[in-house]
Amino acid sequence: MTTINNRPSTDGAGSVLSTAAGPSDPTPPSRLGPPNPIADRLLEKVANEKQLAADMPFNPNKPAEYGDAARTPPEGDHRQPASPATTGSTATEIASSAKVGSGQPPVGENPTVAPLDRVRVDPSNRHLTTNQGVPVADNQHSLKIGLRGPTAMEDFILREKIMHFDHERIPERVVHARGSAAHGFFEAYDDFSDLTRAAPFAAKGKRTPVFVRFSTVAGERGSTDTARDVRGFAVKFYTDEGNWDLVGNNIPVFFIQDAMKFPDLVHAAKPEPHHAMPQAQTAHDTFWDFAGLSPEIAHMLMWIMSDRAIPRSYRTMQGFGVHTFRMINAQGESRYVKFHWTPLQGTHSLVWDEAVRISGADPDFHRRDLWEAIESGNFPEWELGLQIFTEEQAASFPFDILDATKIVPEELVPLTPVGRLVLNRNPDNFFAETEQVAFCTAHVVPGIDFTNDPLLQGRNFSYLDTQLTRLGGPNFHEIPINSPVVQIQNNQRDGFHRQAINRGRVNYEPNSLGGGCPFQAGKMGFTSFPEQFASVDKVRGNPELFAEHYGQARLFYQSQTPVEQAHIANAFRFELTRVQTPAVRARILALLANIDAGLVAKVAEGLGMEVPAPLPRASDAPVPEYAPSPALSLLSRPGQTGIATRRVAILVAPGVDGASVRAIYAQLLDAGAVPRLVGNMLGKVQANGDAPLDVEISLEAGPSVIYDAMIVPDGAQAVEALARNAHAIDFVREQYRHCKPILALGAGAGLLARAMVPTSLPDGSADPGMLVDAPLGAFIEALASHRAYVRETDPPLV
Ligand code: HDE
Repeated sequence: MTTINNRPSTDGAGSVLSTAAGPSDPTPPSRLGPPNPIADRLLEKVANEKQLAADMPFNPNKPAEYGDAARTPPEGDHRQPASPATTGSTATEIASSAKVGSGQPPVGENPTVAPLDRVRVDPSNRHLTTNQGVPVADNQHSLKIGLRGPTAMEDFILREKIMHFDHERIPERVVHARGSAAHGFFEAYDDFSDLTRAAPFAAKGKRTPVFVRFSTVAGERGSTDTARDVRGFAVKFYTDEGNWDLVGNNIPVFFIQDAMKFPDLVHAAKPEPHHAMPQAQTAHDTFWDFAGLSPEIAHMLMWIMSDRAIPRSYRTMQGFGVHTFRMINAQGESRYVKFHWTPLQGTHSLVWDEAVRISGADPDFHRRDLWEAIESGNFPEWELGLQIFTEEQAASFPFDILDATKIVPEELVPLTPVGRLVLNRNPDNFFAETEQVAFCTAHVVPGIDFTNDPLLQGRNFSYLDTQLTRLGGPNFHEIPINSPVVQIQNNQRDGFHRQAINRGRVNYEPNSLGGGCPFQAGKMGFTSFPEQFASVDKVRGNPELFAEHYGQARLFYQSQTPVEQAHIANAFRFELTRVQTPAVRARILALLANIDAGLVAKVAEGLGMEVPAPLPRASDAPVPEYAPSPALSLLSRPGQTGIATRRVAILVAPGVDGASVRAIYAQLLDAGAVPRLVGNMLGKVQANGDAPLDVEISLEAGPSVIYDAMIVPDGAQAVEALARNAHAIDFVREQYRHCKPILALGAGAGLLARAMVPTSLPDGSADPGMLVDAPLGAFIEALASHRAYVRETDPPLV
C-alpha cells in the first residue's frame, strides 16, 4: 500500500476514476474513496495495467524486422498480466447474469471456436417463439382488424416471420454452386515429420477432423448432379495449427494456365448470356469457341470428355490437388508435392445415355448416394497419396510443374500413401454447413506452402474475396462450420455479423497495455518458404514450356482402354453436334488433329465433316513422348468394397416366385447391396407359394437408371403382368443398354425376350453381365465388376 506520512495515499485517485489524463508519477493511489468492490477492481486494473506497460519500456523486436534478421521472426515480446482484471475492458465484468455469463473473465480464451455442439439446436418438447424468444400463442393467423378486416401493421410476429423468409437466400457460389458435403476425419499412416511439419502428418494414427464438399462446376445451385462436368473435391482439415483447405477437383489438370483467363473460361462455359441457356452443360457454342481458341485446354478436354466427368458417385471419384504444392519440414527443407485421393470404392462412372436420363429421374442422384451411404454406415474412404519430388527432379521433366494443364505421370513419380480420409457423418443442416462452408486455397498451415503456379496464385485472392459477397462480410470465419478447432486470437475487429466480444482496450500490436498480447508466434508460426529468385523482370507472360499443349493430351487418350476411347469420341460428337457454328466445330477438330489421328477421324465422321489440317502449334519444340500410363484409366481401379451400397432392382408382379425373391433379397442385403422390390405400382403383390410381397417403388418412380443391376425372378404370370407395362420393357432395355448385370430366373427370361434384349453378345459369345438361370453368386460377381462394357455398340442396338 502506498502511504504518505503513514496515511494511505489518495494521490491520483481522481484520475483512476476518470477516463482521460492523469499524473506522470506512475505510483498508484491506495484507495479511491469509500470501500466499493467495483472501484477496488478498477484500481487494481489501472495500477496493474500501468505496471504492465512500464515493464515493456521499448519494443525489443524492432531490429528483427529488417534485413536478414527478418527471415526468422522472433516470438513477440509479451508479459503475463498480474491479474485477470488488468487486461479487461471494464471493471464491471465481474457482474454476472443469465445473459452476460458467469462474471469470470475468460482469460486467453475464444469460445467462438468450440465444437459445433454449441450451436446445434433442437426444439423437442419446446414451444414456438419469435426470434426474440417471445412465446408465440398462434402460428396460424395474422393479426386483423375484425375477422374480415385488414392486417394490423402492429403484427410484429407476422412481420418478423415474413422478413426472415424474404431473406433466406444468399448468393450461390459463382462456380461450384451445386454441391454436397459430409464430416469425417483424416488419419495419418505414419509420422511424416521428415517431409512436413503440417499438423495432420505429425504422428502415426493421428486423426484430424475434416469437412468435405463435392460439387459440379458450371450448373446453378439447383442443377442436376449428373451433368457432364468436372467435380470439386474440397477438403477442410481442422488441424491443431489452424484450418488447411485442399480445394481440389476429380481431374488432375485444368482448362487454363493463368488466373487471368478464369472469368473468360467460366463465362464461356456457363449459360450463354443472352438467353441463359443451356444449364449445366458445355455443349454449346460459347464454350467450344473459347476452347478452340485456347489450345492449352487440349489435355483437359480429354479428361472432361471422358467418363471422369460423369462419375457414378462422389464416392467413386479420385481427387487431386491439381497444382504443385510445397511441403516443408521443421528444418525448413522443402519438397514439391502433388496430392491424390484414391477411393477404396474404386473409380466408376455412369454411361452418358444413363447420365442424361438420371437428370430427369433423380437430379439429386449424387447427393442422395452420398447421404444414403453414410447414413447406412457405409463410410466412403479415400487414400491420400503424395507424389514427392525435388526441384532438381522438376527441372528434368519435359513440362513445367507450375503449369496446371500438366500432370506428373505416376511412372515418373510414384505415389507415396500417407493416410486415409473417412466420411462418417452427414451434416445436420444443409444451409448452415454445406452452403456456408467457405473453402480457400490460401488457408494453409505451417508445413504447407504454395508454388508460383499462376492459377494457384490467382485462386488465393479469389476464394477469400468471393466470400465477402456470398457470406456477407469479413467475419465468415466465425460461421461455425468455418471456425477452426484451435484458438483465434488477433486484433481484427468489427464488420457485419461479428460474433466475438473481444475483451480489453487493446486492438493493435505492438502494445504494452495488453502485455504485448496477442504476440507474434515467431518460430512456431507460419513462415513462407524463402524461395530464391534469379534477377527477373516484372512481366506478363508464360514460361516457354507452357506453350506445349498436346503431349499429355495424347498420353491421356492413348492410356485409355478401347471402351473409354470410344466414350471420349462419342462425347465430342455429342457436344459438337449441339454446337451451331460450323467454324467452331472445325477448330476443335483441328485441335484434336494434334492429339490423335484415330480420335479426330472418328469425331469428324460423327459430325459429317472432313478432318481439317491440325491447328498451328504454339511451340516449335517437339511434342514430348510419354509411355502410356495405365493409372490414367478408370478401369484400373475396381475398388475394394465389392457390391456394398450397389442398388439392385428386383422386378415383381402378382404370381412372382415369392420364396426365391425373399431369399435373394436377404442374400443381397447380407452382401451389403441395397435391393428394392420394383413393381407396376405400390401395394401388395401375391407371391407364388409365399406370403404377399410389398412393392417398394413403382417402375415409374424408380426407373432403370437409378439401379446398378436388375433381377427378373421366376413366375410366368408375373412376367406377363410386367410385359404389358411399357415401363418394364424400357427398364429391361435400359439395363441392357447401360451394360448392367441382369439376372433372369426361370420364366423371367421371357421378359428379356419381350424386351428384345439379346442374351449373348452379337458375335455369339457369352455376355458376362447376362446371367440366365445362373446362381446368385455369379450375379454378385458380375455386379462387383460393375458393368459389362463388352455389350456396348455404337449406335446402341437396344
Ligand atoms: Fe475454383 N473457385 N477457381 N478451382 N473451386 C471457387 O470459391 C477460382 C480452380 C474449386 O466446395 C470459388 O468459394 C479461380 C481449380 C472447388 O465451396 C471461386 C480459379 C480448381 C471449388 C473460385 C479457379 C478449383 C471452387 C467459388 C482459376 C481445382 C468449390 C466459390 C485461377 C484445383 C469449393 C468459392 C466449395 C470454388 C475461383 C480454378 C476447385 C470463385 C479464380 C484449378 C472444388 O473463388
